[in-house]
Amino acid sequence: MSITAVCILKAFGPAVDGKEQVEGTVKFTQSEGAGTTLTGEIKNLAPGQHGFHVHEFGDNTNGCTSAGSHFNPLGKTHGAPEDEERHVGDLGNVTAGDDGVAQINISDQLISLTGPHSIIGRTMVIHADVDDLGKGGHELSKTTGNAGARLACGVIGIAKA
Ligand SMILES: [Cu+2]
Ligand SMILES: [Zn+2]
Repeated sequence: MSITAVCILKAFGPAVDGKEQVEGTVKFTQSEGAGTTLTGEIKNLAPGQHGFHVHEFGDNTNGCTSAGSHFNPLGKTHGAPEDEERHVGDLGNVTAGDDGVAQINISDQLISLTGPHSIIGRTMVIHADVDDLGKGGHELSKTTGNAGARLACGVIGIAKA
């Protein structure tokens, strides 16, 4: 038995200078007793690294802002996906090529689609800047990785298998 989920990321603000808005699709798959795999792509990004997280709330009332902070049910400090000390929602960075497209291919042991720490009904956010993974020495490093503005986001929903 595996469970699947999907997230359509969209920008909420107005387009700037007629530029194409950031958008993407991420699919999640989890097999029983195993980690979760994320696949998909996000386009219209600036080339380079962009912070990518699950935020606490599946609430877009005020755009991506209402998604709240990084999903952190264990009360940890912000970190890298491979760190012991990390938020459940910390997925590090995705990298956009010169074409502005970031291919998503992530396997994570902590992200789950079932149980008390399920990410279903929460929000994925793609950021303007690099997530420093808690190591940048900025005042925001230990909470957000100083990843900057929320370019696009979407609520994670149960997918048709
Ligand atoms: Cu974030
Ligand atoms: Zn975090």
